[in-house]
Amino acid sequence: MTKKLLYAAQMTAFDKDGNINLDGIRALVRYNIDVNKVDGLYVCGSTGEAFMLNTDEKKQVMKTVYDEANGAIDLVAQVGSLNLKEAKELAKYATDLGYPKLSAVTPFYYNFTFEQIKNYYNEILKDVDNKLLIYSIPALTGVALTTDQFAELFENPKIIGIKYTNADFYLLERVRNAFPDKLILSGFDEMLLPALALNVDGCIGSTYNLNAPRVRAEMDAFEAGDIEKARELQHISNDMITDLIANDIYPTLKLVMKHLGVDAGVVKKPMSQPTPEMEAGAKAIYEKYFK
Ligand code: SI3
Repeated sequence: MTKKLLYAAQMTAFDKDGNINLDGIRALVRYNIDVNKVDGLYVCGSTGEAFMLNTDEKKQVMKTVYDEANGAIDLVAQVGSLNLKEAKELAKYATDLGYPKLSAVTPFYYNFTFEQIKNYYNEILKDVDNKLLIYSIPALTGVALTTDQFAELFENPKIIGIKYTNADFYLLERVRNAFPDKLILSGFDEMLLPALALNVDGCIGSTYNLNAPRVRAEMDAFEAGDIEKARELQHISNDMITDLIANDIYPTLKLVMKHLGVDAGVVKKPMSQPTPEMEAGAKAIYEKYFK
């Protein structure tokens, strides 16, 4: 039985003016390696607020995370962009830095056809010697790929798996069984246990920046056949996720990180800047789940 993989979706620290804060990014990486003991980091994804960064900022984030991790854990660079030229440039940049894996969100907004989506992935990978995870997140992109479409994308041998952020468990079961050798990582933290039951290889998530030790214990319990313990741990995590969402999850993740001793700065506008109420909510979350 192979150990399930735990990846944190790396946050990007910003100052109040929306500039990236490289020291904050380094501190987050250190915490994920030293305290959370994650297997890897997913860099420049949704949690990294990457769709609000320019190309140079994305490169700085990728380089800073790569340098700080210094080969200690796996790294996945999310390079997807509506600007295919940028996606290609980032794929080359991350590959040249040494990132062992890439990922790219399905292109969104323009209702691209499947043929166009397939060309996008093949184009991103054409000139780079690297592997890629499809980032499938239909709730935010509107792009819901079918099992047959995943099969067509997997015809490209560089496409090695899926970051599956989708509440469709019927599809997950179909995809898992159709592609037993592909890497499938579950992306909804609150649905990890049912995803484990369908034999995903592990998970990637935002809340693991705070909650990785509890999630590791849940995955270990699941692997050991102690489903009751796994369920109890998922229940605590889901109470925490419910509280995070109620308090506005992205800014609150950073506020709770501060209580854990890591200054991750604030989120980037137009995301909400912390209010006194939000700060009080974050303190309560820290005290309830992490003290
Ligand atoms: O950064 C990333 O791209 C992610 O890993 C995203 C991840 O799937 C998160 N999804 C979003 C939209 O942020 C989840 O970790 C999510 O925050 C969590 O399950 C709470 O809903």
